[in-house]
Amino acid sequence: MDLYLMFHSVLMHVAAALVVLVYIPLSIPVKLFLWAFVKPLRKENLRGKAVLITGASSGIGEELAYQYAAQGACLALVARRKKALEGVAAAARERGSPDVLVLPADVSDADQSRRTVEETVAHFGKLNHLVANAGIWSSCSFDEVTNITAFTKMMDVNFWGSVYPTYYALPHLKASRGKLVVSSSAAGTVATSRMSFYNATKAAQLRFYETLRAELGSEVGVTVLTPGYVESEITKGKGIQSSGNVAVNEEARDEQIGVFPVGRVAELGEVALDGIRAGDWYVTWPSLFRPLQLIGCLAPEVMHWVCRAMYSTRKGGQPLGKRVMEATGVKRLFPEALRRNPAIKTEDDEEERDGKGNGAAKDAAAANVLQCSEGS
Ligand SMILES: NC(=O)c1ccc[n+]([C@@H]2O[C@H](COP(=O)([O-])OP(=O)(O)OC[C@H]3O[C@@H](n4cnc5c(N)ncnc54)[C@H](OP(=O)(O)O)[C@@H]3O)[C@@H](O)[C@H]2O)c1
Ligand SMILES: *[C@@H]1O[C@H](CO)[C@@H](O)[C@H](O)[C@H]1NC(C)=O
Ligand SMILES: CC(=O)N[C@H]1CO[C@H](CO)[C@@H](O)[C@@H]1O
Repeated sequence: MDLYLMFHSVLMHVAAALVVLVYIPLSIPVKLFLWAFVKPLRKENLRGKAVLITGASSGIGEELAYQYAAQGACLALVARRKKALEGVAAAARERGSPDVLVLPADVSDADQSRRTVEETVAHFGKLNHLVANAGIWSSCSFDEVTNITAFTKMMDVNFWGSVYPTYYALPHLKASRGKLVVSSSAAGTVATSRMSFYNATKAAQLRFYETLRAELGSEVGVTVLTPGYVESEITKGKGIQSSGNVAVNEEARDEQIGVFPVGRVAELGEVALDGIRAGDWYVTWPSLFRPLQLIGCLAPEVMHWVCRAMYSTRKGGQPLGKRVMEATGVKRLFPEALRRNPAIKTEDDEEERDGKGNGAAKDAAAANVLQCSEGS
């Protein structure tokens, strides 16, 4: 038995060596050829296709809605904030979408997810793409957390909130030989301090969809988006705080982002849609996050040291990343919207108009951000 195990162990190590020494050198020219000559011809035509996007009320989901709209796709837009969705729907129609459906729902609820898929298929008679993008963020060290049970919400939204709509959409995607798109994150592939929960939910998502890709073969394409920092309500600082409450915390945002640049969401949208139409497996943008993954894979200890250096507050005071940010003024290079307009979309006006003022919509908006600790 030991010999049998050893035999397989040797075999696997030889296979790994062959991948590095033979497969990589041979496949690179082939990939370059495909990228230069085949990929540009293989772009999917989206005119009249039915596309369901979750988390479409702001940020990356909103931008993807506009990109799909410009290609003439029909849209079903899902998120909890109805008013914000209606605003996005109107703008999407203006940009060329022939038909836009607004479906307010909480994707962490299986029944609500099922209903969004059913209503989309009932309306358009088909479903060609599902973009599972809804997500919430949190930036705090684990030992600052004061209400641990509040963080199950992150898995409910980021992981289950992608899996539920995927489950109900899959038969329709198989019928249309469609595509699945999921917003994971560069944080799902490299260790980043202060984002233990977020990192875990994004890694779970990433592994889940990679497995699904292998199970589905060519029946349904799977594109995983692994963006780095991109302008959105998340990078405005909205997230679950250590107390378990959702709030906007620019301080924590600055400590997290430090010297890293934040990409413009419109650019990510363009790059992402290009990759989706070409059937790419991964889209990582801004591109500076691509080598990060390689470093994390080949030299995890280097990532570890950099994280310690950037984020450790052990010697008291602010993390190095934030201090460098402030000393050099790199924050001036953030996209305009992040510097000038910290406001996130709320449903306040609607409540006033309805005279309800029950705060449910506000809670929903606030529930996007879990804060690390009380009073922050
Ligand atoms: N921005 C970045 O730097 C970055 C980087 C890597 C990955 N990502 C990922 O990209 C995705 C989009 O995030 P974003 O950056 O665009 O942030 P965002 O502006 O906060 O957008 C998040 C979207 O998700 C929706 N959402 C949250 N919880 C929901 C729920 N329970 N049910 C339905 N919809 C829900 C929000 O709408 P409602 O509040 O109206 O429900 C909103 O439309 C997320 O999965 C995020 O993890 C972002
Ligand atoms: C902790 O968070 C959970 C889930 O959000 C909530 O039900 C509970 O009341 C919170 N506990 C405290 C002490 O705030
Ligand atoms: C800090 C942390 O937990 N990082 C992890 C993020 O997820 C990847 C898996 O994709 C792990 O390798 C990292 O260690």
